[in-house]
Amino acid sequence: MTRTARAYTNIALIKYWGKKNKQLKLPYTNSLSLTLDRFYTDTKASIVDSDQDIIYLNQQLLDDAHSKRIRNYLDIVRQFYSFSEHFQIDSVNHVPTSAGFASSASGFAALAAAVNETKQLNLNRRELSILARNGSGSASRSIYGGFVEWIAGNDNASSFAQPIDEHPDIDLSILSVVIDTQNKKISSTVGMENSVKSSPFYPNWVTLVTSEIEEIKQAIAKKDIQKIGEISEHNAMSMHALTLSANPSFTYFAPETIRIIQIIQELRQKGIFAYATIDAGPNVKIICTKESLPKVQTYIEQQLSNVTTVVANIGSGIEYI
Ligand code: 2P0
Repeated sequence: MTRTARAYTNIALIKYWGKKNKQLKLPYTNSLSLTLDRFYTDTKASIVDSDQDIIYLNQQLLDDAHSKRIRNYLDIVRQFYSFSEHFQIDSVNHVPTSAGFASSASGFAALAAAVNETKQLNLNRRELSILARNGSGSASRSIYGGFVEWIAGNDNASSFAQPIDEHPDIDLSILSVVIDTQNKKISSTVGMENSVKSSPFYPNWVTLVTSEIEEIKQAIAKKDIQKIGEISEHNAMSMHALTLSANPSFTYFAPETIRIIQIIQELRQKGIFAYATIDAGPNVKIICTKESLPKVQTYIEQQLSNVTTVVANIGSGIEYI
């Protein structure tokens, strides 16, 4: 029986923002993430007698336009591992769109693992991470649980994620604050391309990430949660400075994003543990402790009426069910 692969999403504490090789999705810098427990994708790959892949997402058959990225990815997998069969892919996203998390990380990690299972490729986790990266950069990190570092590398074989601490005994939770916005999103692929091309600060970003990766790894080893929070927030704000300083300038922030950043600063002044991280969208993920989380959640919900909040804890790596 072919098993279903399950992969969880991850939140970058040190962000991946810029590719030195678009085709291979090789990043300019390492990045570092925390895998989360609540949001995951379940994917099963079945070999079909067809010359085209058939893709179901959440029980819906995808049309050609929506299947394209996955079919192109499966072409890469076939080429890598020299086989020709096509698949029916049944993928179910347990990443509620309302939770404000991207599903490409869990999606491509689960897809890589599902094909590995069905084709009995016997890939180890490093090879799986490389394969997932070819679908979406951040998917390389979702192979592992806990704290994970993606090593930038300089070719296909040397760019992969590796675990730092898969089951950290550390008091950190993530509160995702979802902002209802009509803003049209600039995809992260396009956003990072524009930042690399036109932000005068991009070379400084590369230098900054190199030092912040080392600092946060030391903080993780010491379980220094305050340092982890400070470095993560600073890294996220620095990434967003690249979008503002691009030419033409752009931003993922909505007015509420800035309001939440201010609220987090107010909370810290009151001695409540809260640090912000923000991805390629307006939603804010707040790094909390078990103790601070309910206070932060209540305060945010009191101050802003048009947001919803979702709580996540530290999650594990790829599973087969
Ligand atoms: C990250 N993001 O490290 C960064 C921070 C968004 C902001 O990785 O082009 O979907 O498919 O490799 O992985 C989102 O980008 O981009 C992302 P591609 P991906 O999590």
